Amino acid sequence: MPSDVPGGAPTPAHPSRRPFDVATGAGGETHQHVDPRQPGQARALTSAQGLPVADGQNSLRHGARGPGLLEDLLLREKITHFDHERIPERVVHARGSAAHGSFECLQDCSDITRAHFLGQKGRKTPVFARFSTVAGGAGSVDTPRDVRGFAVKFYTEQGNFDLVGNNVPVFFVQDAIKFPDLIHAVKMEPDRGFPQAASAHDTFWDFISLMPESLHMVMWAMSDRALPRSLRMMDGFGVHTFKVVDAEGRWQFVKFHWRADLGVQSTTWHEAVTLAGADPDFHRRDLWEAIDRGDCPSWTLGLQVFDQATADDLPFDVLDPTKLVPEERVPIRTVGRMVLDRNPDNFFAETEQVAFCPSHLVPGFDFSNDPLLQGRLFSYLDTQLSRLGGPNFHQRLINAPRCPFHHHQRDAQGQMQVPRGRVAYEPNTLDPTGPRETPQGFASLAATDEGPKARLRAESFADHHTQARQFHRSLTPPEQRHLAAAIAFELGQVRTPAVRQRVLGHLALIDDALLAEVCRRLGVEAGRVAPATPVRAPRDADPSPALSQLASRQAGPKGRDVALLLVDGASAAVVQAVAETAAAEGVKLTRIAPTLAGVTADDGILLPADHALDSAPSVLFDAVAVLGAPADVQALAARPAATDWLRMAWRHLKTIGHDAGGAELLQAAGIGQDDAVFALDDAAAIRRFIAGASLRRHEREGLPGTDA
Ligand code: HDD
Repeated sequence: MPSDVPGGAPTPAHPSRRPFDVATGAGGETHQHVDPRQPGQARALTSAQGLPVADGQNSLRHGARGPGLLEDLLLREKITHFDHERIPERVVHARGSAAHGSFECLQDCSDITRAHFLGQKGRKTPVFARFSTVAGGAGSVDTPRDVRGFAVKFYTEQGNFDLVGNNVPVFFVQDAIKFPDLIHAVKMEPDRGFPQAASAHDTFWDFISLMPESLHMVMWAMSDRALPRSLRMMDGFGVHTFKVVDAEGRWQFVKFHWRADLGVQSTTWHEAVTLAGADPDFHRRDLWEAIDRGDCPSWTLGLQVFDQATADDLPFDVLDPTKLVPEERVPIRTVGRMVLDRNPDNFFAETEQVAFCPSHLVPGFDFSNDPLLQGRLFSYLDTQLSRLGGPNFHQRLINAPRCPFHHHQRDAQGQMQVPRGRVAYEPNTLDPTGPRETPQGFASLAATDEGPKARLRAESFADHHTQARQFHRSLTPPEQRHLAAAIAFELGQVRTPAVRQRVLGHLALIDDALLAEVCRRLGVEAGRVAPATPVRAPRDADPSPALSQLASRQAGPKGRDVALLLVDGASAAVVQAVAETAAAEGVKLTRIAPTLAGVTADDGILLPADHALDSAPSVLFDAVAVLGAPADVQALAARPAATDWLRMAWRHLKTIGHDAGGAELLQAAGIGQDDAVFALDDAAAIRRFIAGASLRRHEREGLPGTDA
């Protein structure tokens, strides 16, 4: 018998061992499972020490019904390893999903940076990107209201470059020393252990009400940006101001922007809440399945580059991470594209063990004095020591540079390499070919910073309300409505009236209309709200249309999911036409039927189903249609699952299609008509239906059956 076990063939099963018969209870001295593989197909099962295993189903015991034996080396090794399988989850951003891919430089950037990976058009660099929620634990749901982490590791030829950003361009606090307070306030309250993955509670808003610098980011966190439809459909930002440095050592400021090529799209609040129950892994599954079917998501990387004179001219401090530089003031220069095209082979080894550190920089970039960034440079390296068990985390495959690396660091927990030779220091003469400094290496920019040694906050950081006001005024009316509804929901969860009042006092400084709308929803008299006292009186800044995702970041239907609820008698021709239009537009089509058996089309042919109705609620899709013979649809309309399917699609502002039969279900569900409900009776209507998959019909808001 062929075998890959060193030293010979596997031990044959003991002749006295008969498979255990579950029905009769006969046999079963060892309860062996039948292995369907042919001999020679499989590799031998071994212990961690390489010991071939003859019986992996039964522990060693004294007699079939006797006690287990301490001698059982296989049981002890396996259980011990299992007992230690988990590592501490990330203290923030614990819930994440990741993928491999590559970054292609689209424009030679050597005029601004000597970074090798940006130095030549067409140059490709492997990347690993991880997206995350911030507040929830590793097992929490994918769709809470939360900021999303957007971390990318570039494996460049000059070492690893980690761009550890978020899907929001600003941050809550200005100084890293406040980060643990922020996180303690937003995570579950320490005595009761709830709420999980939610900012709608007293401790978060208590902190916010006392930290006006957080208000700009609060506006973003309460906006639609915090409810992404898909990880593939959100932008990313490096947040801080960094520096780019060219080959001559000249530097400028830089801000990083990732633009989702599929556009930015959000769910409604009710949709996000429903998704949390329908599919807690909605984002993770969506990313995985899209890459699996070759529908690879991509982002364009852009840089805002500006010099010191421009920075001096801005009415805020570019070192303050609660501020953004409007694109209208400093345009974004496109420099490359990232495509994610390979799912991880192993979630733990890659997604869980990947270690991002903002301090992982390459020549051509440098840090600014942003006090939040300065603290992060310490924090990430430090956290990996407890999370990954020691300073050799850079040797894990997912973290290791793909370029050669040579240094004199030795030993420590988790050492995976066998460094050779007697020399582990430099300078030395004993190892002339050993690692040496190189003039092309990283060198921090020379800087002359002067000032007293003190715990200070710069005066130029003092305006906390102007950009919050600017953000609100840059949104379209539906986005403003959603923002007000979100704040009202969150404050409605706050049990301490004084906290609510303090937050309302800050809203009074941001926008009267926003305050009025939040108060209306809460049932509070806006006129009785005492405005907060600002550190510095806010200004009116020009609206920046680029900040509105509806105004600036909508895209076509590519990458969206459309579902057909098929009932017997559905028109085969319409199903075919929808499928062809969807394929042409890069839209995924899912066929749903009352049961998995599928349905019979009007031409008598069986239409197979991907899902049964009960396991595929409409919340999982971007647009839905119902097709079938009127009598058969009427019969289905008796099932709440069917009418709910449409009611939810209507409530979630989705484009809806139907044929004559489908119209029966619309009627049974009490669905109205608007210009996002289409009778799919010609090619033009089908095209409009598919195109509608990427658009939310906000005009529908306020109609019966929707959220106002
Ligand atoms: Fe952080 C993780 C993004 C401020 C301390 N952070 C973490 C991750 C992202 C961010 C995307 C997850 C990385 C991954 O997928 O493994 N963090 C940000 C952004 C910030 C920010 C955009 C502000 C601009 N973070 C920040 C501060 C501190 C930290 C000010 C501490 C002083 N962050 C951490 C951390 C984490 C982390 C505790 C947890 C797990 C990890 O680092 O590796 O060190």
